[in-house]
Amino acid sequence: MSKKALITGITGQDGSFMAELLLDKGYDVYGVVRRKAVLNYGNVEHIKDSINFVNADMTDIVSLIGAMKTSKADEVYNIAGQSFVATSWEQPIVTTEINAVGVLNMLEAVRKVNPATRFYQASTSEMFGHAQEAKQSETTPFYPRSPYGVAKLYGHWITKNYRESYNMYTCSGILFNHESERRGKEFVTRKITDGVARIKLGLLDCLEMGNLDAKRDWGHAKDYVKAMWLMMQQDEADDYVIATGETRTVREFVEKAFECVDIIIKWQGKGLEEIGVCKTTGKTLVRVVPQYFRLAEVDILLGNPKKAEEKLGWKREISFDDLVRCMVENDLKLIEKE
Ligand code: NAP
Ligand code: F7E
Repeated sequence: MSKKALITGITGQDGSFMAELLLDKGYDVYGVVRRKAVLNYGNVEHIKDSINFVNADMTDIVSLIGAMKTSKADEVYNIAGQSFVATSWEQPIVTTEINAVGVLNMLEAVRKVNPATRFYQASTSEMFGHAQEAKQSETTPFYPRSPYGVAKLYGHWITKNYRESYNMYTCSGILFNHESERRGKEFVTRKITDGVARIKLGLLDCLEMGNLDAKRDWGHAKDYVKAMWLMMQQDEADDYVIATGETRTVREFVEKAFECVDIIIKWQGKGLEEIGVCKTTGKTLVRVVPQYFRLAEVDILLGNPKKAEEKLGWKREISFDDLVRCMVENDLKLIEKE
């Protein structure tokens, strides 16, 4: 008989890649969707006929118990979240309800309906925040810098606590930034690749950016969902850092994205005065504006994926250059279609 998996957050970036991976492996896939005024399957539109959708919300334990009973899941991938850090200052309560209490709701639904169900929690490198070690691993102390990071830290610890209290198979993936052509356009990578494509096609004059000095460890989401699945197939549940082990500035991402459309950027000025100009035409293509700066910034993240590589046999396959190129090429195609 096929294994059954329940994915929360199935309409998002990671949920959609997870659904594809599990369908490929022969699972019966159930996906939690929220009720919307206009029905919309987000990133799983193309595979919606292969998925069993269940109406539920992370903030409503009654609906999550219902999702567990309907799906009879062997594995729960708890990927749902209010995932945009900047929004967590504007909507701290809802971020906490979804990213902290929502995890407890899902764990309790699993425990009530079938405690033998395996549970994956989408933890994050944002829990390291003001990083206490140059390379962050499973033993690095946490120091979140946003309501998002603080809420996720609760989700992380309550997942560990259910493992220790009830002897349940609950694990967390501490995932560093991962991107793809399905990334929301508010995140810096997709904002850049969409903006670069629009500039190339003459539809935008200039990209307005926040902190160009922030450094992130960026991988491809397709590689990262493989790690989530591997974590759920072990003899014992544990937590793992998933990262590339490389870090780059936002400025470098901008340069690389422009290179993909044969534009070389030269930087002039400093801080809020900094601009990026086209080396050939001298036209300003990037400007720094205060509104995209964070109230408290995470300056640098760099993960150490050694444990996942050694214990799970996981390895990142898609390089940084290929990630940027596939996102730019996809945005060029999408905008040309528009
Ligand atoms: P995403 O594209 O923003 O997807 C978020 C998903 O969560 C969407 O399907 C959304 O549904 C769902 N959701 C939000 N609130 C919900 C609620 N109250 N009830 C039910 N579903 C809800 O995010 P992502 O990039 O795929 O990230 C997946 C998870 O990993 C998130 O928890 C995120 O915080 C975490 N994470 C992401 C990264 C990264 O770099 N991508 C790194 C570490 C951790 P709608 O379609 O209805 O909005
Ligand atoms: O910002 C800087 C910004 O919004 C990255 C989520 O998936 O990864 C993601 O969180 C950096 C920050 O992602 C702009 O200040 C500069 O330093 O793409 P982001 P994030 O905050 O790192 C973690 C691991 C998660 O768990 C989250 O769910 O880029 N930055 N200029 C900008 N950021 C944005 N969004 N827009 C700008 O214009």
